[in-house]
Amino acid sequence: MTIIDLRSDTVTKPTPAMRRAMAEAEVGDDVLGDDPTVKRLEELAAARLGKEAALFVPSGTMANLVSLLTHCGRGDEVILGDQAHIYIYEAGGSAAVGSIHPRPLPNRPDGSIDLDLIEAAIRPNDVHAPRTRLLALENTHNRCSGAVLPLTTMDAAAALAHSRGLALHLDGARVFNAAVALGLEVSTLVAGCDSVSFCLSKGLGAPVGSMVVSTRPFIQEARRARKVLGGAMRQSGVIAAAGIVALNEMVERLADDHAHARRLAEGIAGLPGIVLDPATVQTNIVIFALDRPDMTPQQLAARLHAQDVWLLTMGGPKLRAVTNYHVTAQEIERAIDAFAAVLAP
Ligand code: TLP
Repeated sequence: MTIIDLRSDTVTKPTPAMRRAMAEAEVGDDVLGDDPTVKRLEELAAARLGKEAALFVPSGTMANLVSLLTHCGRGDEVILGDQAHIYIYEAGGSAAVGSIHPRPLPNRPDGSIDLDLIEAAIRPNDVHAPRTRLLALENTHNRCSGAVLPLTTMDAAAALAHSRGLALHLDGARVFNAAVALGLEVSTLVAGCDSVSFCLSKGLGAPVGSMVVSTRPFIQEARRARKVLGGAMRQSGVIAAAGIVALNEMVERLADDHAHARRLAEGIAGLPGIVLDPATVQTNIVIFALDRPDMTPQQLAARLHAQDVWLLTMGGPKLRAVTNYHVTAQEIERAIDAFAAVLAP
């Protein structure tokens, strides 16, 4: 039986169309500005997000770090959610590399941050205080069950940030999932953002790569930051070619992943020990808790693994399953059956 890999959407392998595009890609030295395929990808990404320019980088982590380094100097402060990927899963890179001071505020379960808390956290112009430069949001929100921040939330946060002289960065690793879930053009959703990072290598299926998207001057500076981090690549058209296919062919189908995630959530929510409200599942991420005296989350994951259903534990009682284009509707039913078998009292 095939393995049903729900550990992440990062596990997706390139489609046949991507493999062909990669094999045939026209390439050159991108550090010298010679790679036509990277340039095409950067133009396409900028156009899709309605911004002036874009930069191809090796990972989502580097996309966020390049963005923060470009917005903030040493000792400047970024306001962000306490559940943000940038805050929790990026090895403290903005502090380690950029001496950027993080100011975490509580994320609500829907991934948003209370605007009044943001307003109150903005520092006064005072020699004692760090300079608040940046607000960073995440959409969809990974640790908040893939929650979508709607347009009104995005726009209200942008208005507040801009009225107080801050820039707004979006960790949009899965921003196409958000746009598809909302039925909006991604460019509309990110219109208020000064910079956006997004990943080609998650639900969109490309093997490697993320983008930073912003104004031309910002991207020029971001290019320097990428160089500092060692992220400037040479004949990277080979991987950019897959990114072009990802943007052209893999966006609309994200709706299937969302439907599969919702079905999975509905299928397991009633099982003994599973704590999950399926209504919280808006995109391709299903986060649930296990409440069983006779089984730890690690044991549940191991027993499912033995049934060829792979997922990740998240610390504490929580586990995460992420749907992606390799996982079919039939496999979701098989996964639900495996949960039922493993959790049978
Ligand atoms: N997230 C990964 C893990 O790091 C948790 C995953 O499997 O979900 N922003 C967000 C919101 C992300 O979820 C991720 C990856 C990144 C940035 C970083 O992307 P990469 O892994 O390309 O550095």
